[in-house]
Amino acid sequence: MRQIFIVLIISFNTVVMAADVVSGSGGRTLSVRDIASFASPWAIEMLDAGRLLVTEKSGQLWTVRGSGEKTAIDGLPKIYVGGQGGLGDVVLHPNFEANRWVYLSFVDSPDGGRTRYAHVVRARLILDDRPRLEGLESIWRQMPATQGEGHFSHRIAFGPAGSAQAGMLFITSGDRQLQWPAQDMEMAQGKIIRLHDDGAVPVDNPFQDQGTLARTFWSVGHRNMLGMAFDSRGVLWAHEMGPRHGDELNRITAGANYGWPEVSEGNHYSGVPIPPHSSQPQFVAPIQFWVPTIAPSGMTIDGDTMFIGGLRSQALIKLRINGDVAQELERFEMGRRIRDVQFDAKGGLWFIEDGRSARLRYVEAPR
Ligand SMILES: [Ca+2]
Repeated sequence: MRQIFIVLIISFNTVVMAADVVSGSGGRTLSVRDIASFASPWAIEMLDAGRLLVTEKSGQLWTVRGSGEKTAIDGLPKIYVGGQGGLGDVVLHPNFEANRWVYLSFVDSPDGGRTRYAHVVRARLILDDRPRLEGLESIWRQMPATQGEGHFSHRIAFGPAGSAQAGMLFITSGDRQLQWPAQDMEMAQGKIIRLHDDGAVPVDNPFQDQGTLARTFWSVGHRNMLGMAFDSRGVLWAHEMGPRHGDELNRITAGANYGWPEVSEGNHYSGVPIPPHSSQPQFVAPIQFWVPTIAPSGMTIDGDTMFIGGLRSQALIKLRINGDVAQELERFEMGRRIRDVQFDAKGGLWFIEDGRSARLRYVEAPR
């Protein structure tokens, strides 16, 4: 009897230590491990081989190790928290090892909370016995400030080394749920922004003769872009939430107009139809769109493999990039809203859930 009891304990421990195995729609499996838990996280970023940075909307920035050990970082700016707004993305400067710069996006208010805008800053990340940000500098503000607490977007990406966009800073600027600013060249909302790493406006941006703000625009006609990443060839990809369905994956090119709110593959929440992209060829159609919605958040690319997180779809969505197109290959139902995804240098996939009790999770080799 005693022998049987010991065997049962060993089996139980084995089960507890094992990773969750999740089967995809195409028959592949992911072996998923839990790393740590966070309160309403928004973004993850690889810091080095052993650590990640994690933001929480409430204004907390953390480092976390693969063992799950978390360390809080001090010295963050004053952040407006409410609705979809709060602390957002965190990205390392391409030359971080030398300059220690991290870039953060968050929601700011110029008037005690009446109006709001997305704000991108950079600061030096000091990781000694008192981890902190130092030397905060403002890089970009989403002007003009507007009311409402949604669709800030504010994802950040740097052009990869060796590409035509090496070292250039790209920021997604959402439509703030106002729709029409996406086609207004005197408003930064509904655009992808391109700047030098210090916030200076590049003279080779595409809209040079349409006003001061337009000189910061790389592309226009966007809605709410919660994921953006470069592939290894230097092609920029971004997804955006559709209105009622019609989420889009777009290949982003200089000076292009992606059509929001004039065209969409989805309809307004009221049910009022919106003409499709094919009805107005001056607008660039998405490479892929989703009806019904997946509600995409976060994007990461390794080689020709792209992963997107799904909020409403509660899934990891795997795509294959093939030249100028990309297609969904497989979907992994995770049972929780996924907020952000990030490949590490070894091809491991980190992802983080959405909500008050959200897990940071890891897949060793998602192939
Ligand atoms: Ca579009």
